[in-house]
Amino acid sequence: MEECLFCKMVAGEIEPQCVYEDEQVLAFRDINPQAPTHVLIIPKQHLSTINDLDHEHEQLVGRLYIAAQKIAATEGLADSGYRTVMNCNADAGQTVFHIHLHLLGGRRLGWPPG
Ligand code: DGP
Repeated sequence: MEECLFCKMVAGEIEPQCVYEDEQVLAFRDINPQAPTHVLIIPKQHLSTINDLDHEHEQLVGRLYIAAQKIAATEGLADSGYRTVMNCNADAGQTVFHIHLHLLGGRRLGWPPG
């Protein structure tokens, strides 16, 4: 996956502003933040969209959410609240085809999303 932007971050070829890392997960600040806290949480394994997930990825997806919980706590969002979103394909606005969980917080978020 040498053309994948997020794989280049995992490989260290591009250095984002990281906020969390473990053996399977990397998290970094979004380049175009939509809230005071906007972090992208990615699996180090390349998976293009939610449609590529299978039962073998259950633990990995769980780790994305546990990472989100930890980052939210570090960012001071645990009590005030935050949102996690994973977009899939064109109608949801997915632009980077390496799955990523958006973690947004630090302001009152509108619902429904646009
Ligand atoms: P999505 O639309 O769900 O595919 O979100 C992709 C996000 O990736 C978008 O919010 C902007 C972010 N992004 C794109 N390029 C870069 C980059 O080079 N660095 C960082 N940190 N974020 C990026």
